[in-house]
Formats: sequence, C-alpha cells, structure tokens
Amino acid sequence: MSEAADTLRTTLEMHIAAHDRFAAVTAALDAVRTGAITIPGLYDTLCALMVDVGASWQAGETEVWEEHYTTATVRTIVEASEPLVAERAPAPIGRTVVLATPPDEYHDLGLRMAADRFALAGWTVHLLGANVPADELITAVRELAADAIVLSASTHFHRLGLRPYVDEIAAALPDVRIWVGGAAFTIEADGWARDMLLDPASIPSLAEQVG
Ligand code: B12
Repeated sequence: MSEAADTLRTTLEMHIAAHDRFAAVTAALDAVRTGAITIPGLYDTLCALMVDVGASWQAGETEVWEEHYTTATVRTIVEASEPLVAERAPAPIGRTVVLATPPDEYHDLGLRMAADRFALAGWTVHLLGANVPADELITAVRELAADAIVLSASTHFHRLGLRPYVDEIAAALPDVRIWVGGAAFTIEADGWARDMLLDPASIPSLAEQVG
C-alpha cells in the first residue's frame, strides 16, 4: 500500500470511529481531488477496510451496527465519487457492459466499484445492482446492446448459485462476453473457466477481448 493510501486509511478509521461520516467522505474525496490517490487506489483502500471490519466483527471486536455504519460510509464515498470518475474517464471506446449480482446476493459494493473501473477504461456502463433475475438481465443486455456482462459473488453459496445463472445467460446470449469476480472467487473458483474470472487490474486492457 502506498504512503498516501496508508494515511487515508488511518484518517478514515479515525473518522468512522468518531462516527463522523461527513468527515470521512470529505477526506476520501479530497484525497482523490488533490491527486494523493487514484480512484482505483481509493477503492483498494476501502475494500481492505471492509475486509478488516468484517474480520473484526467475526472476532467479536466490532458490533454489527458498527459494521453497517462502516458499510454505509463506504457506500456514500463510492457514490459521491461518481463526478470524479466522470471527469477522469477517457472518451468512450465503443464498448458497453452491464453489471449485476445474481438473485439474493446483496453484497454490491465491489460490483459498484467494478462499474467505475470499467468507466475509467472508457466503457459505457450500465449498473443494475444487486439481486437481478436472469430473465431481467437477459432483457436488459439485449435492450442496452451490451458487449459484456460482469457478475459478482461474495459468498460461497452465491458463487454456487452463479453457475446455473451464468449457464442460462450464456445460452440466451452466446455472443456476449461474461466475466465473474468478487470475494467468493478469491477462496475457490473450481469449475470456472480461467478466461471468465476477472481480475480488476486487467479491466483497462479488456476492450480488445470483446466484439
Ligand atoms: C459488508 C458485508 C455485508 C453487508 C453487505 C452490504 C452490501 N450492500 O454490500 C451485509 C450486512 C448485507 C452482509 C450480509 C451477509 N453476509 Co456479508 N460481508 C460483508 C463484509 C464485511 C464486507 C463485504 C464488502 O463490502 N467488501 C468490500 C468490497 C469492495 O469488496 P469485494 O466485494 O470483495 O469487491 C472487491 C473485489 O472482490 C472486486 N470485485 C467484486 N465483484 C467483482 C466482480 C468482478 C467481475 C471483478 C473483476 C471484480 C469484482 O472489486 C472490489 C475491489 O475493488 C464481508 C467480509 C469480507 N471479508 O469480505 C462479509 C462477507 C462477504 N459476508 C458473509 C456472509 C456469510 C453474509 C451473510 C450470509 C450473513 C448472514 N448470516 O446473514 C449475509 C448474506 C446476505 C446476502 N443474501 O447477500 C461472508 C461470506 C463467507 C463465504 N465465503 O461464504 C463474509 C466473507 C464474512 C465472513 N467472513 O464470514 N454482508
């Protein structure tokens, strides 16, 4: 982690511990505006913070409401970054992606961050968010003329559920590229083709792989 990311992380933890959401959001946005950190760097910092909050809750050191407080603060930071993403996005490259999580998968912060990573690579991005039925996703991809679909799973259970979901979508949309990712795939990815698993760091160079 860079020194700027370390500093921001400490500052965010301090403001969240003091239950000062506004100060946390301001510190994060200022770090991007001043160039201390890039948006992907900010998102990596927020992701690490969330993983540690989850571990701390599991260890009984953080209350459930505090984990929710942190999640809500991180969500506001990501949503408030939207204008900064738009300012930094290059000219459109003529590729469109639709992003969603499968039914009952409510972990959507990583998906939200992946949407911005695609925007920063010049993609036209349509975020459907969490808990999207397969038939609705298929309709959306057709109507939005998307070249690719990005799906996220955070739990073991939802990674297993993603398999038939992806198979149904791939059968209906054979020309559309499908990528999957998220915390569940860092633990296990058995049965998934390598070229379907996406590393966020590779998003800037993906455009040539579709259409
Ligand atoms: C916050 C949180 C919640 C929140 C979610 C809020 C929300 N709207 O997102 C709430 C409270 C709702 C929740 C609920 C549950 N949770 Co939860 N949750 C977490 C926690 C603490 C953080 C998740 C998070 O936001 N991380 C930050 C984001 C940014 O990280 P990320 O999703 O990994 O995304 C990064 C990358 O993976 C990547 N990425 C993500 N998707 C994709 C897709 C592609 C294609 C690409 C390229 C990249 C990419 O981008 C991000 C980096 O920029 C984790 C702890 C952990 N270790 O992850 C547990 C965790 C994920 N939850 C867990 C569980 C079990 C649950 C519940 C089942 C708990 C329960 N008994 O009710 C429910 C399930 C709810 C449901 N049906 O979905 C487990 C999963 C265990 C497992 N492996 O199966 C974890 C790991 C906690 C644990 N250690 O037990 N949870």
